[in-house]
Amino acid sequence: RPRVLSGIQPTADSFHFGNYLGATRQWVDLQRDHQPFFFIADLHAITVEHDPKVLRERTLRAAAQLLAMGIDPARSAIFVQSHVPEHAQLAWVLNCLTGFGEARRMTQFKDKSAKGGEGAASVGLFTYPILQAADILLYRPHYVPVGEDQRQHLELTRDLAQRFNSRYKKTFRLPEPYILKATGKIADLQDPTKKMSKSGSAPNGIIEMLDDPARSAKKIRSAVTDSGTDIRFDPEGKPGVSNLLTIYSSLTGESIPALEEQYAGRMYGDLKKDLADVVVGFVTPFRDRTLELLDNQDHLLQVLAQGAETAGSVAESTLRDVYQRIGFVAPV
Ligand code: AQP
Repeated sequence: RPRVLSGIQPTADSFHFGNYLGATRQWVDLQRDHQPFFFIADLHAITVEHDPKVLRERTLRAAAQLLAMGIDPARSAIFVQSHVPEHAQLAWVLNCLTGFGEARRMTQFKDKSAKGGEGAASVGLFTYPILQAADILLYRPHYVPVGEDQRQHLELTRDLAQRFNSRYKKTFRLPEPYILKATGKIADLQDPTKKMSKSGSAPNGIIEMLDDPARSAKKIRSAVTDSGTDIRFDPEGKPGVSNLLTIYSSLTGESIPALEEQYAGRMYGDLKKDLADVVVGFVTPFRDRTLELLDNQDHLLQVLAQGAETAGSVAESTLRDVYQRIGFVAPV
């Protein structure tokens, strides 16, 4: 079975609809006929200022949410990144293989450091795409299911894999991004030209999966729509309405043309009201399941330990190959 790997940062109390529809829902689907490795990226979470107690809580909340979505520990290795030390170890090797200018070209660093100024950003934030390359390459996956915003990092990962393979010996598989065209970029509800994001969106622009469902419904009802009145899928001309149609279609399985037909001649308000009901119907049981899972932390920790063991044995063998090929003397 082809391998897949992906990760998510525990940098918020809840995942949002962009994380879910753009990435983690595909994780659940891919479990069936792939060999999956999914991790909670706590090493990435410390690239920005954080509170240790909050990080601990969010890491467990992330695990509970992934299980509540349908990640099945019997099929998938689900683990915490820091439990597998090879991630940081391979990252160092790849750091030494990456050009400074090459790292500088990563647009996410430019975006994320724009607010406080580059001087205030950590070196960890700067090198985070290289750690991400290590996260991926350790498992030699065929596919990496992510949102559109990760495409550039995937390209860097492939470049580094290729460089290592040609400089030393073929060691890494060149992974393919697995990005769905329909949901690869879920937009902010208040500014639909931007992506929905934990750090970049205003509270009303983002739907959090664990938020009070009534609040999420309200946010959908007050989403920014476009000028004109017709309900039509046109991401360029009508980004707001198109984003709502995308969310609607992906939660219900109804196709976008079917929705356009259903709402022909009706008002934006009708679409928003119906979508708000769909969202409430979706997040309510999800939230209940997550809270239930969080009540049994021993079980969660057990699942994560089992995942780290499976992942660790793969990671260890890859790192051993890498160390040997770059000329490190093996300990006896
Ligand atoms: N708006 C989005 N549409 C589609 N996919 C998205 N992803 C994030 N936002 C959208 C995908 O979610 C996965 C996990 O993301 P992450 O937690 O590792 O961090 P991120 O990509 O940086 O997510 P955010 O919410 O935008 O966080 P901040 O604001 O901290 O940068 C990834 O596969 C991502 O593509």
